[in-house]
Amino acid sequence: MTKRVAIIGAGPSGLAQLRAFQSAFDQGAEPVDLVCFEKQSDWGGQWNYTWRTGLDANGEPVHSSMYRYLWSNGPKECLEFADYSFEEHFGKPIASYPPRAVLWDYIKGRVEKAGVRRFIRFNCPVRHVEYRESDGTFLVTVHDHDRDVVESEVFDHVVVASGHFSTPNVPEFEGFDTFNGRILHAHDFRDALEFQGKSVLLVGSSYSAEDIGSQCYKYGVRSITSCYRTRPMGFDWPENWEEKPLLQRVDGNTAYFADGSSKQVDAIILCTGYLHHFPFLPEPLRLQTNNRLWPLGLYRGVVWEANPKLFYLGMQDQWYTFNMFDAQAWYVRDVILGRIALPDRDAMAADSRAWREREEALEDDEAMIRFQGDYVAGLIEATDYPSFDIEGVNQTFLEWEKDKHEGIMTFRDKSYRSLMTGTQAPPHHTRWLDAMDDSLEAFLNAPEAPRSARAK
Ligand code: FAD
Ligand code: NA7
Repeated sequence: MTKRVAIIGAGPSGLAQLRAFQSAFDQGAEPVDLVCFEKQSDWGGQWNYTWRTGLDANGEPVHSSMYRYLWSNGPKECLEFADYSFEEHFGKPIASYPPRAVLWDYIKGRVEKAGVRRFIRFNCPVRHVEYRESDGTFLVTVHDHDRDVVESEVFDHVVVASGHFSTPNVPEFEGFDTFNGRILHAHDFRDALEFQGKSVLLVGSSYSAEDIGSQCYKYGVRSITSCYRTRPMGFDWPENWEEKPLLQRVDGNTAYFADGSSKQVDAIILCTGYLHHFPFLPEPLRLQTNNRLWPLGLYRGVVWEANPKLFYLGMQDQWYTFNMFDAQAWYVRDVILGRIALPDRDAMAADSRAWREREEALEDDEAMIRFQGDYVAGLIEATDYPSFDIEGVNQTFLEWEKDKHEGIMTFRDKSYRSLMTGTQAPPHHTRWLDAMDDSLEAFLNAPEAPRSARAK
């Protein structure tokens, strides 16, 4: 009997799973019946931008947290697919920090080439997954919005690739209910121009705070105040951006901070992270974790130890992204195809505990990057995913960190060497701070010279 595999989500992780299987089929692997259920009307996960907030056209929670003018927050050289380079996709070397539309195009290029769209059912949120001890299968219940029917199908394996940066973590602070301005979570932030000329307060001190603040600066905010719970971001901010310890309360439009200081603000953006949220999974199958490098319960970061017919992709906090999802997907594929034998549950749990202990001892960003690099390298060794220079990627991440600390508003003007092709990326034609148009066309094509220059 042909095995049936359900993949939940057609973002970078789910697409990596489809591409992994297709690569095995091309080499003569036994057929597997693949069905990828995707809630949105198109693929690409977070990279599929929508102007909507709240609910989508089908009444489902909007998935993407991305916004206009979002540019990659790390070098593209660190996320490049080992089997499909940027140069292959664009036909020429491109700069290191592409805007969202360019990365979305790159993600799509590989799976279009692989011809895997036919496996995806769009507008199909998974409502429920049930494991049936009687015959060792999963019953997956899906709402097909195109036909407006809810129906169930049987699968031998389920791969959860539904992402974990979509359900906002929304703390409340005293006085929010009478604040005279807009309060939103980063998930609902769409366009920095909305905050032009305003004083904005950001709560949180991680990627979203850093990037949304930078967007607001770039598009003309009056002032930015960011506040931290644990530690400040500590970059050399522009003169109209100050960092403070955590917000305590607001009164009218005045925000009060833990150091006793206060500030008048027009809007508050909660950059307070996301919840791992799996409303379609019953307790025995549900991963429960905060955003961290080693969630427990997942052997090799992907196999659900309590039921190793179930897998999760991309559930870690991420330095590595696309090529890590690939490494995970190739590993999961080989477990499903019987090419990799799993140890017993105790041995899997012991292995995970050792990784968790190592994770807990990590002291700085460099150690975290190397930890995730080692993890990815271990997965790649176990499969035929093309190996690549992980130490080179680690080094590029370290250069990126250094570049950010040298200039938080200029690091995106730097360029790096591809670890896949060896090509040095060209500098972008326009400084990031001056590049207001985030379209693919504007990024790929040098701006036309002004008329006076061309006339000669
Ligand atoms: P997602 O991209 O979240 O895709 C999950 C998919 O599952 C979605 O298509 C969703 O619709 C679908 N889905 C969810 N629930 C269901 C359901 N019940 N049924 C069916 N389908 C479902 N990474 C980088 O490498 N560089 C960056 O610059 C970068 N910037 C980011 C900026 C923001 C604001 C955010 C939020 C993330 C950013 N990331 C970045 C990380 C990003 O999450 C990953 O690059 C990548 O998108 C994760 O892929 P994924 O497939 O695991 O999850
Ligand atoms: P992260 O990286 O999970 O960071 C969440 C931030 O929110 C972090 O600074 C937290 O502070 C802070 N936080 C969480 N809860 C609170 C409360 N209750 N009060 C104050 N501060 C809080 O999420 P991001 O959205 O920044 O990034 C997620 C992804 O999106 C990332 O991969 C990017 O590429 C884009 P802490 O340090 O824990 O004290």
